[in-house]
Amino acid sequence: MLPDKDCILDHVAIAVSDLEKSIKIYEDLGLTFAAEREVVESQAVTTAFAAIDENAHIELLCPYGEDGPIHKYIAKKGEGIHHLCFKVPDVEKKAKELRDKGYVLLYDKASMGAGNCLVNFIHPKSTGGVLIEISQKL
Ligand code: CMX
Repeated sequence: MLPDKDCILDHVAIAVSDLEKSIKIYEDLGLTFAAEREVVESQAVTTAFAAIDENAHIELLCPYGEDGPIHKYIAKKGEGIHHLCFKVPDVEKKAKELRDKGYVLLYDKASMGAGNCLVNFIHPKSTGGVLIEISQKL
C-alpha cells in the first residue's frame, strides 16, 4: 500500500516519432496497449497508453505536423523519456502549493490533457531538468 495517496505515479511519457513502431517495442516487453489512440489537439500529439500496474502507465506521445512541444522536443533532443506524471486529487490546490514553494508552473490554470484529466506542468527549469506533470482525473 502506498504511504501517501496525495501523489502517485500515473505515467511515464515517452516522445516517439513512429507510434506503431514504439508500441511494438513495449508489447514485445509484455505490455498491452489500449486500442484507442487519443489525439490531444492543443499539443499536436497522438497518444497511446499501456498499463504497467494498477496505477501507472506508459504514455507514448507522437507529434503530428511541425508545431507543438513534443515535435520541438524530438527535433532538439531526439526520442526518449519526456515527462513523469503524478496523479493528485486536486490539481489547482497542488499547483498553488507548488507555486507557494517557488516552483514555476506552465499554466496559470490547469488545462485538459489526455484521458479526461485536468493537468498542469512544473517547468523543468525548476525541477533539475525533469518535466513533471500533475494530473487530476475528472
Ligand atoms: N524535459 C526536460 N527538459 C525539457 C523538456 C523536457 N520534456 N522539454 C524542454 N526542455 C528544456 C529545453 O531543452 C530547454 O532547455 P534549454 O533552455 O537549456 O535549452 C528548456 O526546457 C525550455 O524548453 P523550450 O521548449 O525551449 O521552451 P518552453 O519553456 O516553452 O517549454 C515545456 C516548456 C518544456 C514545459 C513545454 O515545451 C512542454 O513540454 N509542455 C508539455 C507538453 C506535454 O507533455 N503535453 C502532454 C500531451 C499529452 C497529454 O495530455 O498527456
